[in-house]
Amino acid sequence: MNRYLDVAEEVRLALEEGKPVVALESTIISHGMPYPRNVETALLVEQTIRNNGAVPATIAVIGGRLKAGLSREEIEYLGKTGRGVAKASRRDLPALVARKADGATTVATTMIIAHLAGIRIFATGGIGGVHRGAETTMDISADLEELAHTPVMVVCAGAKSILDLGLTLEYLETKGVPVIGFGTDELPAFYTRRSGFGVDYRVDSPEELAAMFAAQRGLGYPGGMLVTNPIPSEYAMDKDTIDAAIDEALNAARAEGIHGKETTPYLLAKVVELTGGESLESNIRLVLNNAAVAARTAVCLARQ
Ligand code: PSU
Ligand code: MN
Repeated sequence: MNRYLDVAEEVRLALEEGKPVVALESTIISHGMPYPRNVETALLVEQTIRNNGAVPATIAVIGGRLKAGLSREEIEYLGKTGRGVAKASRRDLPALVARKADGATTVATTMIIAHLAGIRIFATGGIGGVHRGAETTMDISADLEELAHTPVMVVCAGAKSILDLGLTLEYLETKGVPVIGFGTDELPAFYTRRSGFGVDYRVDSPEELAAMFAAQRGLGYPGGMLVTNPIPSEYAMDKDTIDAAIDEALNAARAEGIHGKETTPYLLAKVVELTGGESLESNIRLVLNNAAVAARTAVCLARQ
């Protein structure tokens, strides 16, 4: 066990007994949604994982400790403090640990801590990727590099078109990360079910997802697998509405000179502001949907 890691009792017991466990990230709580919907959602996501037969392990850095499994109070603290908690990607962990500080973990860092704890699967909303204009800014999320190196299956609803989805797929191909469509041939674009870009493979059952992941592990690959699960139709947004909000958010970010780690949280918050909360509702629904698929897949992984 890593010296900086604390695994919650329930999670530790489940892992020891080979029972299904699903990791969850905390940047989505502190930086991805407003309080109190963020806390309500985080608790509902945990409940959804339980309802589908797995144990939830929400991940964060608290007082410099890497936590796999949080208490209700810790989730409440992360949600209430919001952007006052540092957004922690791979490069931030050494400083947070040494300074005994708090951090909300991104997809990259959640994968790192899940892997240290022995958790194989992780559910979230959307991943980071290659930003639009990355050919000059070089803004490419560390999430993609983590998928290349860390053996955790990430279940998401694709990526938001605040990113360049085509370049994100090219990057993942170069790095050898399989991109799977769950019940779809097309990469979902988070708020909408379609993006116009194809996935590498379509898979229609949690059993087959588990089998592919087991094969990837058996081949000795170092990296992870990206499962993209479209938002349920009834909660999908109108494409023109969301595209207009994203364009406006991108323009505002440019005008305000937003850059670096602030870019993604800024764009996410701006889109919610511009769509009057409709996008927040969609975001919550798709996360719950991903949690259910991840839990059912964790159940299949635990049988192997
Ligand atoms: N995209 C979303 N929702 C999110 C994020 C991205 O639709 O909450 C968060 C995730 O934690 C992701 C991080 O790992 O932002 C990526 O940040 P960056 O682009 O700075 O790597
Ligand atoms: Mn970035």
